[in-house]
This record gives sequence, C-alpha cells and structure tokens, in this order.
Amino acid sequence: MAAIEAQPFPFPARPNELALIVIDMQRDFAEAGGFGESLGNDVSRIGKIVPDVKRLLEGFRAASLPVIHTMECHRPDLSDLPPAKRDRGNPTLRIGDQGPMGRVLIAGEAGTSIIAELAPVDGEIVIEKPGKGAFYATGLGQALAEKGITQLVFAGVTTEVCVQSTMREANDRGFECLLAEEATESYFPEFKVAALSMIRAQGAIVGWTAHVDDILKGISHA
Ligand code: C5J
Repeated sequence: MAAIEAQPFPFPARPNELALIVIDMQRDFAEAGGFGESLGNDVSRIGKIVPDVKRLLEGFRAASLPVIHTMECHRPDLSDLPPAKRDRGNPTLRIGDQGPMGRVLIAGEAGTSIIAELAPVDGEIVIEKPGKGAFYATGLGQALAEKGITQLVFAGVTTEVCVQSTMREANDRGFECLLAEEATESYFPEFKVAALSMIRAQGAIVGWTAHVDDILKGISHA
C-alpha cells in the first residue's frame, strides 16, 4: 500500500496492520431527543457526516480490512457510571434517564444504538465503553493485539471528546493514528478545527489527518 496523502506528512500505511475505528456514531449523539440534544447541542451537524463515514466503512469492507465500532454506554444498573459523570453539566436528560429513545446511553436501548446506515456487519468488532476514551475499561487493546493491528484510521464523534481521547490513548499505546477529516464532527465547528490542528501539530504529536478520498485511494490497493 502506498503512503496515504495526509498532514503533516504522508501516513505510512501497512495494509496488514491497519483497521478503521468508528467512534460513537450513535443515535443519542445524532438525533433529536437524544443525549447530545439534551446538553443543548445542534445535533444536525452530526448527521451531515454520515455519508462520508459510510464511504469509509464501505472502502474498508471492500478492501477486507478490519472495522471496529465503539458505543459510549453504561450498564442498566449504572454500576459503571461514576456519579461525577452522571451529575456533570445541566442536561435535560441525564445518563440512565428515560427519554424518547429509551434510557439515555444505556446498553441495549434504542437511542444507544449505532445509526442504521452505519450499523456493524457480521465479523466487525463492537466495543461498548463507559468512558470517553475507548481503551478505558474495555477489551479494545486485546482485540487489536489479537488481530495484529498497529495503525488506526479514525472516524466518528465528537472530534474533540471521544475521538481525540481515544486517539491520545492509542498514540500512548504505540498505535499510529490517522483521523479522516470529513468523517468526524463536533457540535462546535471551532473545536473540530482546533482538534485537527492539535493532533497533527509538532510533527504529528498525536497523529495524522487526511481527506476521506485520499484514505480510500490509499486502501484501494490493499
Ligand atoms: C460526548 C462523544 N461528546 N462520543 N461523547 O459526550 O464524544
């Protein structure tokens, strides 16, 4: 596989060690009545990246490269939800409350599920995570090690929260991380711009960023 055109310099992709990780493309963050909206956010911004996330998913599937999905969610008994997380901010719906799409961010509830167009297919790994970072209190590290994955292409939401947290966790664990620019979004446009800049600053201190078209071009010969 040729290096993928990226910033701040080409991403040295190795096809046998590369996977796509799609972070938290859940109804609760993207649809009216969910957790994102309960925090006062304009969730329509999230829906707009669905076609680009889908293009990436289809590209990785066509190239037979591994795909991982994450979901931010908690156990029904809330035993993995620290009070400090539940009580933070001033949402109209707190995690675990009953909302229009079921209990907010609880495993198995309708609102917690991944948007239908981006739903996992057989064989793809789905990681349920109680934190913002996907390595904390999950089996993600072991799942990646078992598949020999050392490089991750990131998509999903939100750029500066769960995506960036997971990229930083992965970077510290030795993974090379590439963020797909059009396939990630924030409720705050200025935070997306800032997060992309922070990630690729200082010679890719957290990772690389690239356009979806360039990633798809890079993996098409995998
Ligand atoms: C947030 C996430 N923003 N998936 N979660 O609370 O970024």
